[in-house]
Amino acid sequence: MRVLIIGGDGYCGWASALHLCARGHDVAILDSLVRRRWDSELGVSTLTPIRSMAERLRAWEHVSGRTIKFFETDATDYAALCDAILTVQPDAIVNFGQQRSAPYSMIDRDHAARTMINNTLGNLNVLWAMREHAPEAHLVKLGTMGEYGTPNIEIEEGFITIEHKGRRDTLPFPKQPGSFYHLTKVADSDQIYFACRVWGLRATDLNQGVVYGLHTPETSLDPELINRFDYDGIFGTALNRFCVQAALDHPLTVYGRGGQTRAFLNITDTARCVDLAVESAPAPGTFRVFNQFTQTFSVLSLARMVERVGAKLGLKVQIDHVENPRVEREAHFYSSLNNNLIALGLEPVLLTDEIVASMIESAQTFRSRIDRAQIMPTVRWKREAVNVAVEAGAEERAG
Ligand code: NAD
Ligand code: USQ
Repeated sequence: MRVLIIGGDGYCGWASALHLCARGHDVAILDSLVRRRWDSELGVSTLTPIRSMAERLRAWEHVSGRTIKFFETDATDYAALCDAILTVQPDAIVNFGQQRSAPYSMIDRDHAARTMINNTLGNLNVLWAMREHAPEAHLVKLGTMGEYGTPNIEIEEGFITIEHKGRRDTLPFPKQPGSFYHLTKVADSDQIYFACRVWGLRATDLNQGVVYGLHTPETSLDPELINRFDYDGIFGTALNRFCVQAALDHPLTVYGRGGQTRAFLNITDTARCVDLAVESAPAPGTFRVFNQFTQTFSVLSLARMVERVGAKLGLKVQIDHVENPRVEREAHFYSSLNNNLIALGLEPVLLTDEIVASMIESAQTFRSRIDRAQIMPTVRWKREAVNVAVEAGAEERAG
């Protein structure tokens, strides 16, 4: 199949692009490279020395003998997006290309607005471009488990059948997102469902949990193919951050009580789930939702796992309950279905001590690249707290 991957320079997109290409699909990447610019604006950097897109693609061609075409294009630029779609004539469009950090979207009005415009307009453009130029293509869109929040009932896959005043219907599952970023994903889902109902597009919304891990079979083939691995307080995610903190002898930053439970999956499974979705296109007019995760953990239980594995590696890992910068429940019921991807054949890579050990060891390998000042969270959800470090950092960089 011809597959256009929007956001293919990012953490999930790069791993997925290589995996789909290795599976024999004809892959093209569209990315504005804006994430690299956001990193430098914020003064943060991936743990790993990722190469430029040109170097990455050359290395991939060298090891696989396969070419991936690249469009340095922003999905919010409608004309350029349409040009790329007309050139590629995709059977499937996978959209990873969004601002994906909850803390980034909560820095201030400007960052909330950037997130809203980038994500909502980008998603809208993809839908209109498909309507105009690729109405038969299958949209695979990355959503998030955080759209659902933490309801006190089991989370279904997108829809719930309810009875109300003696009548019964199957309706979108209620959404309670926890940041402006997560809110954009809810808006995307609504737009996509609408486009499927009204224009007959076909789409799969992948409500993905928190991703962890560095290497995939394809990114391990050559050092030049190495993926990004964020550990900073804005883009870094829980388990990845804890492994870097353990390697650095920094106390693990559990926010509040740590009873926050989330859905997780390995980066290798991200690529496999996307592949399963791409290779099983639904009928025109269908909007389907897959909950894309393999396991659930509380933040504290992950920290304890890193503490235990760290001890085996001879590290003295401490757990610190730092004041929670977010507004979220710290002790709650959490249960969610993930049957759809399992039914398509996903055999999950489950989290083991060996995987945690290899993540800590990767962090040790690149220890000299770690900026300790980027570890603590700086963005607070509540109004009274000022984003001191972010503002001070921006002033310093502006000279
Ligand atoms: P990332 O920041 O590493 O990658 C996103 C990529 O999209 C970047 O290369 C960026 O330059 C590009 N991009 C952003 N806006 C763009 C635009 N308007 N036009 C073109 N390119 C654009 O993020 P990621 O971790 O790879 O996440 C990818 C997707 O998966 C996101 O939509 C995110 O919401 C979703 N997701 C990620 C996780 C996770 O734990 N990383 C979990 C659940 C869902
Ligand atoms: N947390 C800590 N300590 C840390 C970092 C995070 O306790 O050092 C806690 C947070 O408070 C939160 C949980 O861990 O309760 C998850 O936070 P996270 O930063 O790992 O993930 P999140 O902000 O939810 O966002 C990430 C990705 C996002 C994706 C989402 C999937 O950045 O793109 O949508 O995971 S989900 O959580 O299912 O919505």
